[in-house]
Amino acid sequence: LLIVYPWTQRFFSSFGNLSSPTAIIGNPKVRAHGKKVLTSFGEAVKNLDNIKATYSKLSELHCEKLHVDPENFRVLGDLKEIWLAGHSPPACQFAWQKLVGVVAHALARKYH
Ligand code: HEG
Repeated sequence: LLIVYPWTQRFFSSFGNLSSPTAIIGNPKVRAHGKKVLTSFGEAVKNLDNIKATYSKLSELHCEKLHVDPENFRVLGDLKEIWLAGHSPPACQFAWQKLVGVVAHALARKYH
C-alpha cells in the first residue's frame, strides 16, 4: 500500500524511513503494522456474521484518532494484483477484494 499508493505514507510519519520501496519493505515498524492489519483481517473472516461489532472500536480509532479518509480502506482490495496475481485463481482475487470491501464498509461505519 505504501509503495503503490504513496500518499498513504502521510499517516505513518512516525514510522521513520519510507523513502524508497527498499526502505519500506525493510522498515520494522511497517512490518509490525502489516502483521496487525492482516491479523485483523483474520478476525473479519472469523466474524463474518458480526462484522460491524467486530470493527466498531477500530472504526472509532481510524475516524477520531487517526483521521484516515475511509476512501483509503478500499484501495487495499486493489492490491490483489501484487499479492495474488499469477499465483492464485481469479476466484481468490475476487474473494480478497470482496473481503476488503466488507471490512472497509465496517471500518467506515463510525465516521461522521
Ligand atoms: Mg489501520 C492502526 C487495522 C486500513 C492507518 N489499523 C491500525 C490497527 C489495526 C488496523 C488493527 C492497530 C490498532 C491498535 O493498535 O489498536 N487498518 C486496519 C484494517 C484496515 C486498515 C483492518 C483495512 C482496511 N489503516 C488503514 C489504512 C490506513 C490506516 C488504509 C491509512 C492509509 N491504521 C492506520 C494508522 C494506524 C492504524 C496510521 C496507527 C499506526 C501506529 O501508529 O501504530
